[in-house]
Amino acid sequence: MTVESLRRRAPGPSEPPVVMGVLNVTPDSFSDGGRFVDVETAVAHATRMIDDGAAIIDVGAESTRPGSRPVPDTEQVRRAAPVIKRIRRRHPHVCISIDTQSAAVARAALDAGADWINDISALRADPAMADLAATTGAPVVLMHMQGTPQTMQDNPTYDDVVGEVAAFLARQVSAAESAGIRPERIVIDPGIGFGKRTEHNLQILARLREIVAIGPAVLIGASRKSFIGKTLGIDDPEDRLAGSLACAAVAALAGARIIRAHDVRETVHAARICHSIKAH
Ligand code: 7PJ
Repeated sequence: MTVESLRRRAPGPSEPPVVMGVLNVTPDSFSDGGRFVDVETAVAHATRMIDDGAAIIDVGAESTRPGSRPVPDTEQVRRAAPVIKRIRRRHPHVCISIDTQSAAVARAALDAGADWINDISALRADPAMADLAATTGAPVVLMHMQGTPQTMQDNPTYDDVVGEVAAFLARQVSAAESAGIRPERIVIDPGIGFGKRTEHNLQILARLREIVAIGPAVLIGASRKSFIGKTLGIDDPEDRLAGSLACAAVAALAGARIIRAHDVRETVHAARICHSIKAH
């Protein structure tokens, strides 16, 4: 599919998976350590990821690591809007998503040139978000999270994590469609690491086909996350590349259509190999 059509709809089932590059514009994000708060540095990092094959740049101005606090809307816009404007000017065709739970921030980001709304609350945090997506035609990512970033890792509990996540996502897809969001503009995401223990994250990846079977395009963001560190005994997030690529490959083979990643070049290669294998 062309980059241009990705700006208005999710990738379809027979298309190769696309990579969403992570661009944090926060001073406290765990894996980038706040290196990308400066606008020029952030745009240079986005450019590098685009050169490496990222189809989508995901701009996040609010850290959602466990225990982190909400960032006021005005501060999120102050961090994200100038970066989005410059990426848009330099890369007119790239798809840009805004990682926010706030409709006001999403609106400002869309005005600055963003295309997609990546809402980790799946339209629950802000009652104005569904209508914003419906009226603007912006594709929207609906992610599962148990609790909120402040409390989600305190004691995550499930009887059947895959069943519960799938039921939640199916419900939010219905709500999004009822609000007027077109099906081809809906992306679902089981929310790796959001209110989940290591065993929950592993089960979701092991049974990802059950999430894919819901229907909409599936996004997986496992890159550098702590369950990889716990499984491998590796504390440094930057040292989790091979583990992250294994997760990307498993997700791509199970039918995920968008892989959210820090290490774009390597993830694009892994996704392409998986797509080639599936074609045989
Ligand atoms: C995700 C995200 C994810 C979606 C983050 C990190 C934490 N958005 N934002 N899915 N993760 N849709 O990158 O480690 O998994 S922030």
